[in-house]
Amino acid sequence: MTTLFHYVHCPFCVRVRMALGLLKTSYKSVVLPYNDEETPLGLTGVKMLPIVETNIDGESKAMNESLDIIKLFDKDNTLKHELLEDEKVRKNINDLLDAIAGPVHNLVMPYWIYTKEFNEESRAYFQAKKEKKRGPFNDLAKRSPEFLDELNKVLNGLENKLQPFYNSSELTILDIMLASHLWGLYVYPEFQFPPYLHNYLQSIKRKCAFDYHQDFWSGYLGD
Ligand SMILES: N[C@@H](CCC(=O)N[C@@H](CS)C(=O)NCC(=O)O)C(=O)O
Repeated sequence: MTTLFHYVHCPFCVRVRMALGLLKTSYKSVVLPYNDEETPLGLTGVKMLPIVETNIDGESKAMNESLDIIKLFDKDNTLKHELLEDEKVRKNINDLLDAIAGPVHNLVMPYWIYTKEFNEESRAYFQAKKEKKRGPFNDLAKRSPEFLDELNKVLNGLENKLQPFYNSSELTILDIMLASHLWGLYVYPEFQFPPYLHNYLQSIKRKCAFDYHQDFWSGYLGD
């Protein structure tokens, strides 16, 4: 039995959900409240998700790091993990993710905390932690035009790289990394995805049988 401990909003957790969906690996989904420190610390010693608990060499083990988790389950190398061994490719995708994560997270964090994933305590915990780095969420929400401009500049350079997948005719680990970082934008009110990007994300959603919101309603959130 494999259990995935995750946060619905977390792009690194979304990576694992997408990949396990693509690989048709079944697992038990456990969404943890963001303020639960005890469970992740008890499993891996670090307050960081995703965590997978699974049978490795006949023993139940817990591990984190999204890319290591995906590699463990991708026995046939469907996602072409060797791409990330090329220094240029790795730097290129990590630079792109950094450029996306800055504006995306500034835009969506003030909205994520009002999704069903959060309750009063986990919302306060998340907000206090993130505001230390980013400043008050109220200010972030007011500055959204600035972040949208910043994001659109990055997205403009992306269209000719999706062929139809990221620099590839086939879906690879790079698409899992890119799509999961963009997915949070679906929670931002009125964000207009350029059609090419919406089509790209939706094709990944279909291939990965991915449903961002399913865990809001699946009973694992303690209701
Ligand atoms: N390198 C890790 C990054 C995971 C990560 O940053 N997770 C964040 C959520 S997006 C986390 O658990 N943060 C906990 C906290 O800051 O309290 C991976 O790829 O799995």
